[in-house]
Amino acid sequence: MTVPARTQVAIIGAGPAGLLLGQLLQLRGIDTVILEAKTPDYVLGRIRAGVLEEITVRKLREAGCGERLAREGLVHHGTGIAFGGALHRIDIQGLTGGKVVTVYGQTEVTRDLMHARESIGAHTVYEAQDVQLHDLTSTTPSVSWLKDGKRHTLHCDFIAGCDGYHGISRASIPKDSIRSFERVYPFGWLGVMADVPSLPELVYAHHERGFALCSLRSPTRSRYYVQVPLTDTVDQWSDSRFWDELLQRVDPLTASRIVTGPSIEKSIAPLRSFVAEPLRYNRLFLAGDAAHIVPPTGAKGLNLAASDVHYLSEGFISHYRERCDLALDGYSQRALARIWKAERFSWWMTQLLHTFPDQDSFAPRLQQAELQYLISSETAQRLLAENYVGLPT
Ligand code: RFL
Ligand code: PHB
Repeated sequence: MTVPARTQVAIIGAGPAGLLLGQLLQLRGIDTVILEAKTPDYVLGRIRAGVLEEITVRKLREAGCGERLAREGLVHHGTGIAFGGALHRIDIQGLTGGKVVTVYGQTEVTRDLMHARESIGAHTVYEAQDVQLHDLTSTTPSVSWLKDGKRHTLHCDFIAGCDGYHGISRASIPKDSIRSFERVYPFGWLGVMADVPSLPELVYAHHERGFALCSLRSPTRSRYYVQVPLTDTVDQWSDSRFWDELLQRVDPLTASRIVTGPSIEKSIAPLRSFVAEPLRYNRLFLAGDAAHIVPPTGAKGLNLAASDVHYLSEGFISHYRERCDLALDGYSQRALARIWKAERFSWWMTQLLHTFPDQDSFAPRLQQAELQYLISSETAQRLLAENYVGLPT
């Protein structure tokens, strides 16, 4: 398919943020072209998020991607918190007046969005190398990229930077026009995927050996994580070492339910909190991981990407359909208000459940007190549940 020389919104990045934005705009008659540095297989090969808030599910439905999600997504009404040898259940649905989360892998979200885009014949350029953003301060910006030994140029009205934390979009904003706020944690998560029967609900475990998480992708595919030092590498973790460590960190009941087996994927991800402000530089708008990172403990990254896209798509739609720029002008402020609340929750879950090296003897006692308070207070559980299902947009 030849790429046109002009589009309305050029989108950088075909992760969930870029694909969802593209779909919501195309379906409202707004033309988009997506430029992605990698191949579709590479994008689909990244194993990441698993828990979707209701707003994310709603947006995916709106994007025409609700069918398989309704069939295969697993609705979860509660989640486990394990510590001190016991498993405690947070009744997410009961504490939030009926809200739930849906377990459906990011890989599947991305696959559905890719198919939906393909089926409406919208343009996506994969393996677009050395993407550059031009004339961002003019009303006629453009993007260019290298492919098949040639530089191509696309003129547009706006650019949506949906190219993740390491992308070119945020890096193209002059340093004095953007501020960043960052917290780096002194550990990472080692994640393992295995085709073994999964637990019926997620379990977040705190243990003196470190955090662990039991998650899933389907009744027969499990996803588990353990906190590891940043210096660890995947080859130091044989399957048997991983299972042995996981079983020590969860409560005995959960341990007795876990089925072990050969891993089909294993990777280590560092944990970070990061926000860039504002989310706009003239004709360039940032959304998703390009604008912010949360540690995965609160399961908020993909969901925040979806809520950014919700606000940003509303902005573009009212610009093109109603000739009104109020929503576009308010995008950064509106999105940041929700982003910071998710940053706070993700930081809170992270500090509640992990072990921190080099801290004084006071901190673990506070952590124990907070965990005890959480399991003994319905009010404390409600706070967790309300944030976990996602705050209103
Ligand atoms: P992505 O997914 O990083 O996609 C960005 C895309 O942009 C492309 N790109 C470029 N394209 C062109 N030119 C360039 N110069 C480019 N530079 C980059 C990239 O190739 C890529 O395809 O960002 P997006 O779309 O904003 O989506 C964000 C989510 O991927 C992320 O927030 C979540 O995965 C975070 N996350 C979780 N979020 C949840 O909501 N629930 C969870 O349960 C959850 N678990 C997780 C997670 C992230 C994890 N890791 C590995 C960081 C668990 C883990 C372990
Ligand atoms: C996952 O299934 O990958 C997952 C679930 C919950 C989290 C983070 C990751 O908080």
